[in-house]
Amino acid sequence: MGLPEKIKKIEDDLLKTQVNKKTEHHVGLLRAKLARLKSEQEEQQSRRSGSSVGYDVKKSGDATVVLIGLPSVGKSTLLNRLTNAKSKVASYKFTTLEVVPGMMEYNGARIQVLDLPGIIKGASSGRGLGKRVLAVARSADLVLFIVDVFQPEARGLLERELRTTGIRVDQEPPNVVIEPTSGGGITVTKLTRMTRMTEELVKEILRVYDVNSARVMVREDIDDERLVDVLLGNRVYAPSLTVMNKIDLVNTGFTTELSKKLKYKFVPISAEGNVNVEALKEEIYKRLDFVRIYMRRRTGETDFEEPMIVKNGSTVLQICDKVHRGMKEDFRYALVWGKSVRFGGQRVGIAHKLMDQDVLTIVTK
Ligand SMILES: Nc1nc2c(ncn2[C@@H]2O[C@H](COP(=O)(O)OP(=O)(O)O)[C@@H](O)[C@H]2O)c(=O)[nH]1
Ligand SMILES: [Mg+2]
Repeated sequence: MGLPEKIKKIEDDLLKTQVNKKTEHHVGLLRAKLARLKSEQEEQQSRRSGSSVGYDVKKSGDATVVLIGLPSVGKSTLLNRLTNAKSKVASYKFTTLEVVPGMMEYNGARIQVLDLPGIIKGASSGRGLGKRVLAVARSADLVLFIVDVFQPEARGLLERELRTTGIRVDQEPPNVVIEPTSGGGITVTKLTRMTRMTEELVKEILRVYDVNSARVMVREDIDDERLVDVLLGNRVYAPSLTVMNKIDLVNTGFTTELSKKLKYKFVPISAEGNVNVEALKEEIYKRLDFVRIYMRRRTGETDFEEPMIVKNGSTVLQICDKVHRGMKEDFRYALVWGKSVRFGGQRVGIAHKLMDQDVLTIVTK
């Protein structure tokens, strides 16, 4: 049996099986097998096509945001509003045939925004340009879902297409560690209560992935899908923000109703009418969770004009890497003024965690 037949067989089996307490184990195992076969198929396909899937888009700026939406929801119009780019806007579908990058400047941060061709249902399984488009989204620090005010239900479809491509939005990576060992079978250490799967299922799924001997540390109430995510190891995790576009076509009552009805939060805008776009920029900036670090030269002046922009939680090391690649080798110590230290001018090491608006001097050899 080839891969497609094997996949089909499991899919049929899954469709036939009702999910309940009794079949839980069986279903979990089938899903894990299916995920493995699909990832093998994926690999085969990309090997056959000779190149890795995806457009070549160079990441630049302090962060990358991708616009994800159905055709004609206003992605290109929004890109032009947010950035210096000139993306073609048209009233017919599929106008954006390639990835168009733009740069958005906000609060001193340079944020790369990518306009992708519209996603359609089934994109992740290779319909249209889908797969290549979705591969670009893997580089996102933030996913911006764009929905049309008359098609708000598309949000679910978009998220599912990303899921199928291995992109998890608004999820933390699973808190599970798998340490392969040279023998002794699989031992599971539960550091929390497990309600979604049994220890036995954990072991069986590991064996599906040819892990026969390992120490597994479970620190969250994991389910079979998230365990598979750990085993496949190629998932990416990004926060998201949803934009409701074309609100100029409805009255405010309509939008209020939507926000009550829908399960997700959104930022209402009109890209064409330039309504609420500034507020959206601020939301994007906030969601990216940046901190600004002001560099102070050893001579004493501080550059308050162009801060270094890094992710919240970054250390002095990330700043060194941003200044230039070899800097960490020559690092001796740093001096910090601001919220992350107890007193101004405190001496810290390279692993020191910085906070917003800290002033930093790096002393090298
Ligand atoms: N009424 C209204 N039309 C919009 C808005 N934004 C975009 N459009 C129109 O929607 C159509 C598709 O826009 P486009 O940016 O090409 O969508 P894309 O396919 O998602 O890139 C164009 O005719 C735009 O002028 C908006 O905020 N309000
Ligand atoms: Mg477009």
